[in-house]
Amino acid sequence: QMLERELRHAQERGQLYLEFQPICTVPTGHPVCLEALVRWQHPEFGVVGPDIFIPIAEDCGLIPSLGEWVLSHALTAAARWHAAGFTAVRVAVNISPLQMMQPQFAQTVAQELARAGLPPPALELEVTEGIDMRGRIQVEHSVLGIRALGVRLSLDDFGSGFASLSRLNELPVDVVKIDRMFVSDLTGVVARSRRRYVRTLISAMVTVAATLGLELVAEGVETSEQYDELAALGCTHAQGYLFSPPVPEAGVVPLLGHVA
Ligand code: G
Ligand code: G
Ligand code: G
Ligand code: MN
Ligand code: NA
Repeated sequence: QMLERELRHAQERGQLYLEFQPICTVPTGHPVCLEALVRWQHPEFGVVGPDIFIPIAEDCGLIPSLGEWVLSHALTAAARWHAAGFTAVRVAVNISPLQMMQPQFAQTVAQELARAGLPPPALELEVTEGIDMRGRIQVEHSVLGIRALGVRLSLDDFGSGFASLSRLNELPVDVVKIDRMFVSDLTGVVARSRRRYVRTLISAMVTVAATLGLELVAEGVETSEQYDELAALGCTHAQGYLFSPPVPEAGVVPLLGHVA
C-alpha cells in the first residue's frame, strides 16, 4: 500500500509534527495539561490525520518507533514550557495498546523522562478504553511499571467501548475522559430521551470519579451551552474547541501566558 510505504519514511524525512490541545479546569478555564496530537505533513497528500495513519502504523509494525518519537518530542516540548515557568502544566501522550505490550515500555518512558529532565507526574499517558484483552498480562506489566514511576494514567474515550462504570475501581487510572459523543449529545439535535440519558450518565460518572478521587475530563466541548451543562453536572475538567483547537508547539506558551 502506498500510504504504508510513505509512512515508513515519514519519521526520517521530518514529516511528523505535534499539535497540543489544552485540558482546562472547570469553571475557571485554566489549562492544567496539554494533549499532544501527532500529524503527518506529506509533500503531496497534505496533512494526514492520526485517524488515518495510526491504524496503518499499528498494522505494519511502525507504532513502537512512531510512538517513541511522539513521546520524546512531547516531553521535549513540555520541558520548554516548564523552563518558561509553567511547571504545573502536564503533557498527555496517547499510547497505542501495542506500545503497552512491549516488555520494556515502562523503561522507555523512564529514560525519556530522564532525558527531558522532567518529573514523572509531569506526564500523563492516555490509553484508550477499547484496549483489548490479548496480551493482557503484558499490558498489566506495563501499567504497573508506569504507575511505579509516578506517571499518571488516563482512560481515553470512556463510554465508547467495553469499560463500564463498575469496572473503574479496578483500573489503576488517575483520569477518565468522557468520550466526545456524549458531550455532543448533551445539547445536540437528538431525541429528548437521549439527552436525558446522556445527562444521567455523565452525572453518574461525576459521582463515581469523585468517590474514587479521579479527575474527570469532558472531551469535545464546543459550545458554552455544553460547557455550562457540564459545569452544572459537576465535571472538573474540559477539553475542546471552546477553549482552543490543537495548536502548534509555538502556540502553547502564549496560550498558558494568556490565562496565567
Ligand atoms: O488529533 P485528532 O482528533 O485527529 O486525533 C484522532 C485520533 O488519533 C484520536 O483518537 C487520538 O487519540 C489519536 N492520536 C492522536 N495522536 C496520537 C498519538 O501520538 N498516538 C496514538 N496512538 N494516537 C494518537
Ligand atoms: O476566562 P478565561 O480566559 O480563563 O477562559 C478560558 C476559556 O474558558 C475561554 O475560552 C472561555 O470561553 C472558557 N470559559 C471560562 N469560563 C467559562 C464559563 O463560565 N462559561 C463558558 N461558556 N466558558 C467559559
Ligand atoms: O481520541 P482522542 O481524545 O485522543 O481524540 C482527540 C481528537 O479530538 C483530536 O484529533 C482533536 O483534533 C479532536 N478534538 C479536539 N477538540 C474537539 C472538539 O471540540 N470537537 C471535535 N469534534 N473534535 C475535537
Ligand atoms: Mn486522547
Ligand atoms: Na478521546
